[in-house]
Amino acid sequence: NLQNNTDPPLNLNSHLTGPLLEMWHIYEDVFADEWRAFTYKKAVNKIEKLPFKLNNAEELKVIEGIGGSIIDKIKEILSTGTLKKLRHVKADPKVQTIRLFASVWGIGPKQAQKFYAAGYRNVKDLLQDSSLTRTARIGVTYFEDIVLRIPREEVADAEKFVQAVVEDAYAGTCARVTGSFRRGHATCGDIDVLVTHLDGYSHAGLLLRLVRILKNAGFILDGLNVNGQSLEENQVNSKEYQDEVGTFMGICQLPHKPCRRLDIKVYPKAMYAFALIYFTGNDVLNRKIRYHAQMKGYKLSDRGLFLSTGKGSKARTSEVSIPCETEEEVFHKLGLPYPEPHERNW
Ligand code: DCP
Ligand code: MG
Ligand code: MN
Repeated sequence: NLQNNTDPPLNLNSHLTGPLLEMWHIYEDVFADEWRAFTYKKAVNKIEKLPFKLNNAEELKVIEGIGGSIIDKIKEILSTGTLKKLRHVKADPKVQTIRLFASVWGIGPKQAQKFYAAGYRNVKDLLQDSSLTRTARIGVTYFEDIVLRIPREEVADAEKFVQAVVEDAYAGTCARVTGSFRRGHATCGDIDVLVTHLDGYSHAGLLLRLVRILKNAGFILDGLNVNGQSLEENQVNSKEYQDEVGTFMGICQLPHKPCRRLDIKVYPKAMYAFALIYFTGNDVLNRKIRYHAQMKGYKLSDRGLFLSTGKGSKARTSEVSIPCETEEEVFHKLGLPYPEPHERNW
């Protein structure tokens, strides 16, 4: 069941989980070794929940999922205070460079390794590479700015700006910022805007028009195509796209501020409550409630709550969602207490 998470659980063993967490991320982001990364991830997740401070690695033997190699690492941290392997790996310029490349928006560990092997050593030099994807090209171009955290006040200003522009252009349009901002964070990694239209049908084709308006207003600087249509085309394509859900990913900027990562999603009003839960997150809460829904015979997504029947090859999921107007209704249907947005930081 979901528990209230207002008080973050205390990790009594952060001196142990810290180095293991770093190993986890290095295996994931640098070596693209999911399997080893998972070994560390599992250990971190178990150890950070221990209700006591660990003084003897042998005590871990009773915990399922923590193997001998991890226990050896814990012994080493307990006796020396650090991990030789971690220090060695972090000091390696190759590791540092691959990690830097993999931190760029649109570049994964495999491509980061490839760019290193091709001789690249600086992020900006990657612009010369013809194999760079459109996303990565944006990630590289705005790299220095988009690594910066965004103060919540600036996100609030961006929300006001976007609301004013889109509501003025298309009456009945509703835009709000979700993600970590709605969960109350003091700083955010990006700006997640969720849009719907209150009449229930004018959302169709809305996103591309909104993106163009925000581009003309100088707010949107760059971005990926919207539903296959490029932002650079001067006229709106006559082939009106009718996709029900639209996603824009790009870069925005308020006057005298750094460039920021912007996500915009447009959903039909009927899906809004489900989309709001999904896009508010966090991702861990989303996984928990999706799993909970499954146990209760439903399938929950960003688009609805669907009844599912049968198991295995006989499994059937209804095509029509159970109607819910609000987040409260969705949690109620799932038999879960309603968590306030600030209680969704898992
Ligand atoms: N989301 C998810 N699973 C993913 C990615 C996103 O469930 N793989 C959902 C939950 C997130 C929300 O979308 O909270 C927004 O995604 P972000 O990546 O923008 O994450 P946050 O806004 O939560 O944090 P940040 O401050 O890093 O942007
Ligand atoms: Mg976000
Ligand atoms: Mn986002």
